[in-house]
Amino acid sequence: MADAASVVAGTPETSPMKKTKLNLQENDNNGSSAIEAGKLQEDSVHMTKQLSLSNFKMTRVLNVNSMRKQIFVEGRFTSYESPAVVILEKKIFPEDEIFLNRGFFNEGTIVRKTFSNDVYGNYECFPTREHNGLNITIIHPATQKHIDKFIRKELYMVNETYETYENITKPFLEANNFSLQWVDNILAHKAEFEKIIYEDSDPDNGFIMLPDLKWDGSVPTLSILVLARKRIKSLRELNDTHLPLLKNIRDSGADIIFNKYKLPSSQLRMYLHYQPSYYHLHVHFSYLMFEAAGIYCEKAHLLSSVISNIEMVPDYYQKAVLSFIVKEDDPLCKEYQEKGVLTVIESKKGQIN
Ligand code: G7M
Repeated sequence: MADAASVVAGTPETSPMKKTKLNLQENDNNGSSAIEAGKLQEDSVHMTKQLSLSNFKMTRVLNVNSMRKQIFVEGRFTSYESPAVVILEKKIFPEDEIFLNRGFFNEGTIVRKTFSNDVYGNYECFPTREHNGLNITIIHPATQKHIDKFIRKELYMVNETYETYENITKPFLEANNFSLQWVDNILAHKAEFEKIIYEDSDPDNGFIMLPDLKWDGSVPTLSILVLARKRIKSLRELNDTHLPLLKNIRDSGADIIFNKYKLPSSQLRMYLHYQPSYYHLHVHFSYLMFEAAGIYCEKAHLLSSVISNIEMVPDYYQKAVLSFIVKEDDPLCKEYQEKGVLTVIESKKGQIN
């Protein structure tokens, strides 16, 4: 079992303790401030030749993600002072028939019945060792920032009225939101010019279509972004004057994607985020079979529904309550708390149920 819990890492190197001494010596020679400041400079555990997870002493579970089958753990490796974050993740299944037969459908796989009822049966299954692997990410030395990044955060639902938007959300985001420089660079052809899939330069109804930063370029994960030419902050600002723009994005966007990637509009998910990360109107186009991050109901608004809502009520988005999630450490969450829009239970921080 010790083998299975071992990771071969990095290049063969000196032992961690020895390395620490070497560093101290180097610091001494340089008259460096590390020792003077009383800090012990440490190497990363990745420098060891054969990393054994039996040297890892867990201090707490930071988070679990049962959808992605991940667990995030904080702890320390023996003989290292600084903490580490270890992320364990179950591997995805191979699709290849040969691998499936070799890895799972063979006599080495142990199967234990949990229950059966009529034609349905549940079993626990233990595939052969080499097909039972995990992906492991180790961050060491981990800073407090790393730990904060992975620690579980409570989520809160904000039911934003237009009044809340005008008085709290908008002024706060105008002062604190991410820069739109990258959007302006694309619109001005100063960046990603060669990536542009299509451009309609009409000042009111035009747009630029280009690959999303996150897209690897393959059709099964198709993720394309459409940036409106005109500066419109977000869904919240849309009204009937924007219908020609929205319909142009829907119809021309679908045609372009069909011509280039052979995906019909019936296989596309066209949607806007609220809240978006960037306050310049953009529409996401993704392949329907691809479960892109951010397609859940508290964030994604289908372009077809947006158009339909505005057709029924021209100022729909200046009337509707829009709901979305904020994380407890999000500055906007604190702003809502201070202004009495949201009540947050402080005591649950970092607690896994
Ligand atoms: O959450 P929101 O709807 O605001 O999504 C913004 C999208 O813009 C994300 O899917 C990002 O991956 C994408 N994006 C962000 N940046 C900074 C860039 C960029 O510089 N270029 C491109 N092509 N996409 C970006």
